Amino acid sequence: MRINWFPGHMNKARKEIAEAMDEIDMVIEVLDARLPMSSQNPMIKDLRNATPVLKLLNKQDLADPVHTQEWVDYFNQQEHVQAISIDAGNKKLIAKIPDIAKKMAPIRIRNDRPVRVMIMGIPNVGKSTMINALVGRRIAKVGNEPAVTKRQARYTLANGLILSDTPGMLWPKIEDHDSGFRLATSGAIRDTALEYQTVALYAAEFMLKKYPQRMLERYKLQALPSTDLEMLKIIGSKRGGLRAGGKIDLHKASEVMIHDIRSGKLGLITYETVAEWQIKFEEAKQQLIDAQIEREAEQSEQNLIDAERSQRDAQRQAYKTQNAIDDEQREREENEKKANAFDSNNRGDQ
Ligand SMILES: Nc1nc2c(ncn2[C@@H]2O[C@H](COP(=O)(O)OP(=O)(O)OP(=O)(O)O)[C@@H](O)[C@H]2O)c(=O)[nH]1
Ligand SMILES: [Mg+2]
Repeated sequence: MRINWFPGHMNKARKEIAEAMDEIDMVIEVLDARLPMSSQNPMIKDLRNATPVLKLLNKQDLADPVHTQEWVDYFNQQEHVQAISIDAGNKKLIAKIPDIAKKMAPIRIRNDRPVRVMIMGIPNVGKSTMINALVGRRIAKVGNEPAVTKRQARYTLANGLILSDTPGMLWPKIEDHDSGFRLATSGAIRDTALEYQTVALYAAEFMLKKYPQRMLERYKLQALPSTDLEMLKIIGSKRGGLRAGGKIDLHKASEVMIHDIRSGKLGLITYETVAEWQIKFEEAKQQLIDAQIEREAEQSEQNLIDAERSQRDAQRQAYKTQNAIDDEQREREENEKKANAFDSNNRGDQ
């Protein structure tokens, strides 16, 4: 499935962020704890360069805590990066953020200047909710759909932080197939920009594989269906998707199941783990190595062909040279012979 949702306001946001970046001391990148790798926008890495970043794995209340901790540890190993997991409703965790931010911009604190923080992340991940929690009142507009914030807004906090809220950004081409589906399932992409049933089929397959017991319990099944389509049909028939003539409304079934996943009705769900991504990275690395080996093998084969050709050329050249020497030799001998014959003739004449 191709996901192509890069509305004009996101492109504008990218330009504005790039312009404002010089005046920023640190970035807070809000990620979705259920899909920490897929919810990283590669454009953000390019935009922030070496500016330190605090990665907040938000919505931890919806994710498997064991995997969330693995992700936090993973990000904490990276350069210029710190990571913690939060949920925007958890005041105690939110209260830690200003101190962490200040420690990541020590020069500003030493000079008694406020730390300028830019909050970035994909749509609907909880950036504005987090700002409201930091400020302690509802100043940023929040909504349970992507693209609520449309332009940058700046808030000065009493505790020495200046926060810039930015519109959620996706990137023009989401290359990774699984990441596209995970983003779609999580609610980061406007539903109208999606092939809803395709997303639901992917999500059903994932749930049947990773959390089969929960599917049995939630949809009161005797046994697991054999296909993802079958699963959707069952949900449709049980949850208001049965139409006249026994036809099942698959769109309705898709809505029910995706809503159940997003809202936590199917339990705490982590869509991707560090281990899975490490395998993926290893495979990608191996593919690069294989391609390199293949290129080198082709090159050495070509070198061999070239070497053989120059050897043949050299042999041909040596042969020619030998022939020329032989011809010269022969000519010299004949000339000598002629000269001798001439001499003896002359001598005979005398
Ligand atoms: N369960 C849960 N929901 C959250 C959390 N943080 C935010 N939300 C919900 O997620 C939805 C999106 O929140 P916003 O703060 O508007 O997200 P945003 O990142 O500013 O979104 P855009 O402005 O559209 O880019 C809202 O319904 C929030 O209530 C969280 O930690 N846990
Ligand atoms: Mg917002």
